[in-house]
Amino acid sequence: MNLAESLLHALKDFGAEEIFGIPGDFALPLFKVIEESGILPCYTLSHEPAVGFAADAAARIRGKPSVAAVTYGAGAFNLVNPVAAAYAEKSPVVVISGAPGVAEAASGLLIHHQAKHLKSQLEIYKEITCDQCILDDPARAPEQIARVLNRCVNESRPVYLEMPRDRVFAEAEPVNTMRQPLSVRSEALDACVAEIAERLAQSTSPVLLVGVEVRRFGLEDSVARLARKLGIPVATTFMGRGLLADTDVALRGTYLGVAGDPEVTRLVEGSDGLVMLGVITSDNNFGISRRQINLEKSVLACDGAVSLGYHVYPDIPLVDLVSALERTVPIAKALPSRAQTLPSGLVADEAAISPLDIACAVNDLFARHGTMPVASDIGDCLFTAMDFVNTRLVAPGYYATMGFGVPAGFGLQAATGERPLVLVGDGAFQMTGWELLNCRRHGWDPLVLVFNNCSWEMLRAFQPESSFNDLDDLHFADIARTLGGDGYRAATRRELRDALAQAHATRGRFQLVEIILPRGALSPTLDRFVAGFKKRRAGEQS
Ligand code: S1T
Ligand code: MG
Repeated sequence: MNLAESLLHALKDFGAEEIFGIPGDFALPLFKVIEESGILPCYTLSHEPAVGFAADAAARIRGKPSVAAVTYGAGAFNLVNPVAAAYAEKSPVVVISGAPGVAEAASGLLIHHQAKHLKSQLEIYKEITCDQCILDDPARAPEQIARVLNRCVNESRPVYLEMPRDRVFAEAEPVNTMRQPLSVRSEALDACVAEIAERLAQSTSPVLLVGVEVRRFGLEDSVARLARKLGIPVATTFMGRGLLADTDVALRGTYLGVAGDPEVTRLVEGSDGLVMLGVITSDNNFGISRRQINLEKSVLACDGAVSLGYHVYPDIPLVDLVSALERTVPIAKALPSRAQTLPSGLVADEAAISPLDIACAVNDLFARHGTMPVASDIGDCLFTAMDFVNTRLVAPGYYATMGFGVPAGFGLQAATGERPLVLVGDGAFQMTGWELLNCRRHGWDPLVLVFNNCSWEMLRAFQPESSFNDLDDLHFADIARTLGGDGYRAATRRELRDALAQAHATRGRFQLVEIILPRGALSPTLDRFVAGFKKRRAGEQS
């Protein structure tokens, strides 16, 4: 087989099921093999940021790698922001970049798409991927591919492979795709688990807080079993919203400090035995209330290590920790279930729509027809989603890049085969909404809710005096038709209910519901988030 085929088979063995990409002259031979071999389906899009976001979402929802294939320079540099997001939020995206042939690189001429040096691209990607290699030697390539893909799945982070265009058809051996999991010392694991069990036994108000690594490492079912055995309250972080949605664990809700449900905040901050599994300790997850969490009495398992109070057990992969805990902890008596109460029952009248009405309308829709996987952009749409019933959700809750929502919906539909619900603000839609034109070619039919407040509203909330936050009223519903879908513009609650019902009932092409929101109307969660942020900033300045 040739080198590209060897790589594609390896990707498939490591769990990749699709490629998103945009070719270029340095990547044409690679894309030829991708297309003609049929080893993995390839979905081409319009602009590289969308390629990265779609692959990221597919990787997140499956907890397995997905692939972003691009050309050298202009293509790969365009992919930097989504890959940085995937790095920050631990999504196993495999970047494959075409590159100048080994022979042409030696010509002494500057090569088109070159920035500073021919290796500049590799150097930049070293900062945002956990392993990299240039596949310029077909004899060594299979071993390099195996190393890089093992790192990708073991760390659940993006990796970078560069393929010179004159090496694509070189003969190569198949990659040894036997997994090489991280090794763990059983004495260290036993000691760590015993210490956690001891802490839980002494705690009078233990709480389990789950974060995104639980999905990244495919541990939702084991964590659900562990939660049942422990019989203690369970909440997710902001980033972890949507976790355990397919299990029978009665989640208390999502912890968001002063921005969140006050009962969940009291529970988490009042705990004298908080166990955090797979939690990224970012400011969005904790910033607003950080000082109030009792970190000395907490257990934090993340990034392959476990911290307890003042000491750290290095080299304890989450997978091993969760299964050892599951084996060790005694069965407690079940908690009376106290699940979150959520808004529903939209009053379908002529009143203007508020973000909370959107949550009501979506919950009503899900109650009637079943839930959908959700992809959300950053903006008030993500804070609004905190009032949705718990369903699988992908969103850049920590890295907070705009432009994620629409292409992430493609990733969800390609990876799961299910129709996704996409949430996106008007500002973010201006960045990647155009990509909806690709739905027709690839047979996708996402249901897209555009939160149109003619505004960069999140920014206005922090700095109301700036008029640059005003955006034009673009009538996104009209644009939908040109792009191959149907559009609905809803300005009243009745129109919202009707548009959602009709859009949900229409399959086979994307449906865009443009929801008109008055400027200044915030979801309850964003309102509390901004108030908490301002209070803290005032405290820091005084
Ligand atoms: N550029 C990119 C790629 N990502 C960002 N997060 C930003 C800029 C900064 C930024 C925000 S929130 C926001 C911007 C410009 C406004 C979002 O507007 P819209 O999508 O209409 O949503 P809403 O009106 O609900 O706020 C952040 C988080 O820093
Ligand atoms: Mg907006």
